[in-house]
Amino acid sequence: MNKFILYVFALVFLIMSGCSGEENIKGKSNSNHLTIGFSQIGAESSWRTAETESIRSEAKKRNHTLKFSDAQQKQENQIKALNAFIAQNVDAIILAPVVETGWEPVLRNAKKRNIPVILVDRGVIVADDSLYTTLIATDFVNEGRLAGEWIIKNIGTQANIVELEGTPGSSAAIDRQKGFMQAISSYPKLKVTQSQTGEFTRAKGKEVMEAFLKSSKDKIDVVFAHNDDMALGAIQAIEEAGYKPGVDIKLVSVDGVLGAFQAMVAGKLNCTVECNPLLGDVAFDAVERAVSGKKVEKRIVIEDRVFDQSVAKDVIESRKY
Ligand code: GZL
Repeated sequence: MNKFILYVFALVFLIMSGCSGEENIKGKSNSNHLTIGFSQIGAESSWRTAETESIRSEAKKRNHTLKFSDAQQKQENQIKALNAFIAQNVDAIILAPVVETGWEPVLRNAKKRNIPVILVDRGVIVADDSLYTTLIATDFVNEGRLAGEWIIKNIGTQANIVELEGTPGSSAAIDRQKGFMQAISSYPKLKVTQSQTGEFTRAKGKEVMEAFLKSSKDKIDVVFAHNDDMALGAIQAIEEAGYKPGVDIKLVSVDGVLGAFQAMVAGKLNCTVECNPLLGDVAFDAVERAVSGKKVEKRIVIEDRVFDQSVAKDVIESRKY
């Protein structure tokens, strides 16, 4: 008799708390007013700031609560933030992983608590890809390839190139370099003579470019920068060394931020490959689907486009970041 009463109480409780047969992995019956933890890498570039703004404003627009953490580009801070979000039992996590490796333990912790993890803008390497719901990002290998192809088409197949790399171990830096080398590998006279990380920041990009200019035995013809902020820093270094950026030394970079378009209009940057940071709407579509137990594609690719000085003036007014 007691068991029966207990069963009736349990059933009444479930119905009162809104759980229905439709309940999903988090036991939520809908995807309204969610609480989401967002672990952002930092604020190292204007691209990053645009991405943060896109995610913050989309959370507000959809009336979700966003717990935001800025990791100052340190993985240990991201892992701490994720564990805190899990302890607070958030409905979902959005993660922009600073580097590719070292995520399995914390992602297993999230999975144990049925908290979906949506990766934005950079990928992770894990043995079991069920540890995250989806990766929403551009194709970095393609971006590097497009940069190399622009050089071949517009500068030629003979040039000394110096490379400003992004954050070591990040999928953005690894894959942009991979794509770039794939594009130029058939042309032995297209040579990368020096390559060093500028950490995706303008200040470090300037510093490394100054060192390249001082130490380079060979003439530098082209700079390939993994992001616009480092290219803008390199432009400053080139000018301070008495050369004309965009003319004496040409520059090709990635991101497509407003500063890059301004530099192209001024003739100081030659080309930028767009890497769209406005991921807020796609990210929250994925969050809401995941929390409702609906299927989400494992990989959502954001398209890239190439812009150079020939179009910069016409499109600069329409740029959204
Ligand atoms: C790309 C992103 C990179 C940008 C940089 O998705 O991870 O990090 O290219 C940013 O500007 O710092």
